[in-house]
Amino acid sequence: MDESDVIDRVRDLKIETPSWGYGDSGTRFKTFPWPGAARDVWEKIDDASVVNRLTGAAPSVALHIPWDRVDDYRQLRRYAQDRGLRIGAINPNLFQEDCYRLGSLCNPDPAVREKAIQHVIDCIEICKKTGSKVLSLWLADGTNYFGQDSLMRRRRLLEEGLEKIYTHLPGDVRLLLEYKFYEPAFYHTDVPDWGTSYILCRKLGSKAKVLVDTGHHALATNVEQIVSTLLQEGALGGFHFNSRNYGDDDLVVGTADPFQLFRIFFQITEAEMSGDAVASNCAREIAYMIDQSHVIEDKIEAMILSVVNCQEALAKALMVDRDALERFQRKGDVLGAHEVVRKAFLTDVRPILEDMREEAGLPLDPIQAYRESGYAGRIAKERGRSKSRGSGYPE
Ligand code: RM4
Ligand code: MN
Ligand code: MN
Repeated sequence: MDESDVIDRVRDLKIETPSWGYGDSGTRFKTFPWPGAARDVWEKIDDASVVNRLTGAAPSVALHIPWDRVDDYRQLRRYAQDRGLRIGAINPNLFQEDCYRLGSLCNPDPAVREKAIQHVIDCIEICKKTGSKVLSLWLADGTNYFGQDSLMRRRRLLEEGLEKIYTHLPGDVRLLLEYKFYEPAFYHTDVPDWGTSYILCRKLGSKAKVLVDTGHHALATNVEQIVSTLLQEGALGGFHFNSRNYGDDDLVVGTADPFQLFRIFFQITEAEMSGDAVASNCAREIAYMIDQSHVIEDKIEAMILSVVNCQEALAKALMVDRDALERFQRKGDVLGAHEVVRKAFLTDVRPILEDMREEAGLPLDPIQAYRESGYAGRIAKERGRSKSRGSGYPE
């Protein structure tokens, strides 16, 4: 692909950043307060707009409810719009209240299940008010011990709960169902893998799609193969990008294993360019989202780096000489084929991305621009003095 085509495609890549990545978060050992970290959803949106302004590639923000609860969601939508942003995926939080000790949709207590379903329905209302087109569901449901609960019964409850939720979805809102093989439950989780999520989504209908969080697999899982399979089935709804060395580390995407991120984008671009209508349409509808918790690093800089790393991985994937690759593959030239993708991965795409940014009137190096902007110092001072606006801004 020549440079101008690469630029056109990378310019189209829009990555959603998560509100929770702008606030303080910690491990189970300690939360270190970051000077100037966003304290409420208004500040999170302010910070997200900085990321979007410097990268031109992060125009929407995902919310977690109730973490980002406000009194007036239409006002929140306007607040975001005034800063050049949209409200992205709404993530119902079904794991933080005491009643969810044994799960949410799969809880043995019908009253808790009802409450969980109602919370998701309330979140669908928030989608309508904020203009969000994605309801993103991750369940912390699972058990810690063999025998603790019936896997069969929980599976039935899960299907019933999801069906009730699905009937409330407006025609233009998609339900993305995330899977995770462990944590916080340590024996089983009710949606452990892409296969389970896919089966559930198929039963629900075409508005339900699988969400792949890159940190939610056992080590050594071939994530890009999952991506390719789901694309071919028209079942991939979106990503939660992050990077990991061990568990669900939620580090800056593309830092621990940039080669994996490249391999994922390679599968996406292959689907896009393929003659397979299902796969290419599915690829074009992917919701690219970041799901990270920044514990010890500057949260805004971490988000800018995340966006840049995704852009670089996509640009490298586009550098693959597809014709040469196919020739080597058909000949059975194992290392000849591998060399084609290796060469693309090793290409320094930064000058191309600089050209793209220059054309768009963006800073050539968004991280340096952020560092020089003085924004970090300013919010550290201002937010240190002022009070959080909570849910009721601007009253
Ligand atoms: C989970 C999962 C969800 C995220 C929560 C906070 O591990 O990745 O997507 O919303 O964490
Ligand atoms: Mn996630
Ligand atoms: Mn996670």
